[in-house]
Formats: sequence, C-alpha cells, structure tokens
Amino acid sequence: MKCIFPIVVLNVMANTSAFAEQDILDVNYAKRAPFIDGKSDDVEWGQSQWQNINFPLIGALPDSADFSGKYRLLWDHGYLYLNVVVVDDVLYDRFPNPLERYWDDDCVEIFIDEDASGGEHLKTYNAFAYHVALDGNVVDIGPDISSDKTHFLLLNEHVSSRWSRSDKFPYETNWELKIQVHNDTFSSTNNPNKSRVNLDENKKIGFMLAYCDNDGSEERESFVGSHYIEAVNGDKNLGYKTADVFGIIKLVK
Ligand SMILES: [Ca+2]
Ligand SMILES: [Ca+2]
Ligand SMILES: [Ca+2]
Ligand SMILES: [Ca+2]
Repeated sequence: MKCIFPIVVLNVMANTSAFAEQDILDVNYAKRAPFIDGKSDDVEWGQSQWQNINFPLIGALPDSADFSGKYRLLWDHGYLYLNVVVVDDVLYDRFPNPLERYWDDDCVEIFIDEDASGGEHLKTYNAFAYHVALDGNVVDIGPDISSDKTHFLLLNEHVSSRWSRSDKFPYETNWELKIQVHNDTFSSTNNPNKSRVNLDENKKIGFMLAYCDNDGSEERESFVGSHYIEAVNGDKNLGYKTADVFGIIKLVK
C-alpha cells in the first residue's frame, strides 16, 4: 500500500479528530545536547524513558526479529533529540532517488505538529511527516506553489541523523536524530529560519513516530507506529495527511 491517496479521503478525515485523544508524554530537557553520531552513550539519554513502536499501521505486527523498535526523546531550545533503536533483519534502500517511493525503502518517519493543532497537513505545512531514509535524506509531501497539487520535497535541513548497527545479536540499528521544529508558516521559498521555532518549557507539540520496513519486497512489508490509530475505512495509514492521529508531547524541565 502506498502513501499517496486520493484527495477525496480528506473529507472523511474531517469527522475523525476525536480519536486522537492520547496521553501526553513529558519530554525532559537536555542540559547538554547529545552528540549525533549514531551511538547513544551520551549521559543525557539516561534521563529519557523508552517508548515502544508497536502499533501496526500497514500489515500485521512483524515478529521481533523482522522488526521491533523503541524510541526516546529529549529537547533543548534549539532542537528535539530522538534516539530510535530498531531490530530490522534486512536494511533495504532500493531507490537512490530520495524522492522516488521513499516509503518503500526502510525509513524512520517522524511526525511533528508544532502547535499541536491537529488537522490536515497534506497540502499545507500545518504539520510535517519527515521520512528519514537510511542515506539520511529527509522527505515530506507539501504544497506545490506552482499548482494546487502536492509534491515531494527534500527537507534535509530539518532533520540531521546518524545511525550505526551493532555487531552483536540482535544487531540493533541505533539512530540518533536532531530535529528542528518549524511552524505552519514554513514555505519552500521562504528563508528557512523564518518558520523555525525556539523551544521552551511547557510547550506542547504533536508527535508520532513510525518505521517503514521493507526487506526486499516490491512494496514496504510493514509500517509500525508509536501510537494507536483507529482505522478509517480500514485504513490506519493516516499520519502523513492528518495530525489528528498524532500523540502529544510536553517539554518539561
Ligand atoms: Ca551520541
Ligand atoms: Ca525487517
Ligand atoms: Ca499545526
Ligand atoms: Ca528492512
């Protein structure tokens, strides 16, 4: 199943905001920024609780050797910091073009709604769904200002990442990521710093995480998320078009 859906589906979404009620996750402040090198031995990570990535959004929940994952978060005034540890038996990056079917290559998908507004974001920057590929490229769908359609947009400046893979069973892949938070005034033609938000204590942000796992099939084999999503017409793959299904994080000190 691909990420791209007919726009008509958005009409269905208008009535579904109530199912987004999720617990608020407190995220601790990092006095020193973790060094983004794919090794999470930074002392700061110790003050962050692991969260599971275990809700199947496409396909059944894979067995733990095929995919299993967890994540933890920190923040400072400049960035959200994300550590994702996954077991994935085959790391797969078929498409060298970062804008070609990036959801069918292994990737970490980070969902950010700066003001926790919820709502549609496929044709706006009300929220972002950053697909972070194994090669570090970052892609979301956004409005194409030359038409009223959408296009795939490379947003590498928004998310920096490094990963490393353990040489010991179960050969975990350890991702460290540093995320700029941008508000809904973002435009691909604006100064990129104009929409960037300085983070402060007590700020609430819409947040969700997922992993696209493909081990060599024509299309991704599973898509597993951090939050429960109620299916709409049998479809749980909703986060790339509406922020209503995201959870909420709160920045605390
Ligand atoms: Ca590190
Ligand atoms: Ca796998
Ligand atoms: Ca928003
Ligand atoms: Ca894989």
